[in-house]
Amino acid sequence: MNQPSVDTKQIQALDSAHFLHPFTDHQALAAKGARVMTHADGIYVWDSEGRKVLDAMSGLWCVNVGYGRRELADAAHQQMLTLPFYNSFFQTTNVPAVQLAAKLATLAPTVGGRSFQHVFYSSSGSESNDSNVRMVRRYWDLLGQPQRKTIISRHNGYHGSTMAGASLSGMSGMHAQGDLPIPNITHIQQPYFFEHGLPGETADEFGVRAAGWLEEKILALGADKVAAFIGEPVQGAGGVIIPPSTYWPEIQRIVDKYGILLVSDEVICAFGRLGHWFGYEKFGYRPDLVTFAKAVTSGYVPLGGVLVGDRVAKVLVEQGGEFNHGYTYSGHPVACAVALANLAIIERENLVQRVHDDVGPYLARRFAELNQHPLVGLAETCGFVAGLLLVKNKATRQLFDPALALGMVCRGHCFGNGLIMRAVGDRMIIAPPLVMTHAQIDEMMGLITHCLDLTYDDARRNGWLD
Ligand code: PXG
Repeated sequence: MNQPSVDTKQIQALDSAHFLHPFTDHQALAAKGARVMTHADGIYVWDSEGRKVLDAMSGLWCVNVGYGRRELADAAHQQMLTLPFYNSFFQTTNVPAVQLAAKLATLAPTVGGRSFQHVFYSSSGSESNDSNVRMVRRYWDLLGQPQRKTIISRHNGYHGSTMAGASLSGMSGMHAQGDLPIPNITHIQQPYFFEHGLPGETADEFGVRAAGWLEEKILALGADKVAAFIGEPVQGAGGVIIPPSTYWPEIQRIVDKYGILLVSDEVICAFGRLGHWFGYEKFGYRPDLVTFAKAVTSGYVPLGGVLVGDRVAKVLVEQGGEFNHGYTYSGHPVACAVALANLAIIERENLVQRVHDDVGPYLARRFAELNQHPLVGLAETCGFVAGLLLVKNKATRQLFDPALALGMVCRGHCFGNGLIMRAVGDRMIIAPPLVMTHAQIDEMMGLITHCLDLTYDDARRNGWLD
């Protein structure tokens, strides 16, 4: 791959003059100048200064098959020449959208006798969750229970940035801007054992107790008011919060008890990320709706959607009449063609099984070694996501003062040393491309260790350690 020639300063100036970035302090960015990414191949991206970076975040949790896949470019090219766009509104359809919906129906495992035969398309995770809110409320209206409006979500969950997506998200910083959440969305505490576990409590005991917060909330609201519960199998943007194995089965028991719909937001966890096609398989629960986006196309083009399980589809299709909701790009032929090619790569290269049997366990072993590092409170993985917590004192599990922003210090060292790793507070997280080899995992672990060492030196020099 040739390095495109870019005038970094000029692009940075245009960037700060015209491009409002997501979740960004624009003045601070303008003072510094954005890093200009120019090209990518495999698990690496390059910036306009020619620096090579190992992308341990798969772009933003999406490039599961890695960069530089000609097949995906060819699929887009071919589809653009054949039928670049047509809408799906007025009793029309297109071949890739139909084929992809049928393919997803075969990939999503049937659970508890319920299958996912239907797909509602969007272009992103946020839009998909807006569609979920619309569908869930429509479902209960059609069943003659319009008072069932409330959707329960979790603090520190992430479900997007539209009005409904940001409302479902449990991020106080987002709610503080824009008068959110919208009505009839409420949150319970997240299943984060490290933070909320009690002295002497096992992780499994905690999992059951944390799920119990859902039942408490349902009873406080009145069960007849509750429409659905939504959660990520593993919370991604919240810092890779991996629930104890007892959590989801108990959530399932509770939603079943009260007849509440269960929405699994798998925007990050689907398509092999956890060593299964979908995260609900890994944790053994039976969602009614499954949100997907990101890795359905490995991020090469935008596509999202909702897998609609039989319970909801039956009501919407057989009793619903017209559903007054949809997007210009619902079932976009180019996006769906790229998704089909992407899923074909995942299948042909056996990437889901590979994460389950081979590279996932290898990453787990190597990542667990970080538990020996003086700065690491807890390092854990689930399939091909991993997170570690930086702590001030390993023995007492004392945390750093958040004002020190040590996670950002660590992230700075990663950026400066050819590694992309995200910081969520003092949790450092990765979600590498599923195509990584053992040697590349070793290379990544070497970089992570080096950056942790540099961060430790900073903390020691500044007197931030005990
Ligand atoms: N649900 C989940 C579980 C997500 O992770 C969305 C919905 C929204 O998807 P869109 O396509 O509308 O962005 C996401 C997105 C981060 C980060 O900092 C994570 C996401 C997006 C942006 C940043 O980790 N996840």
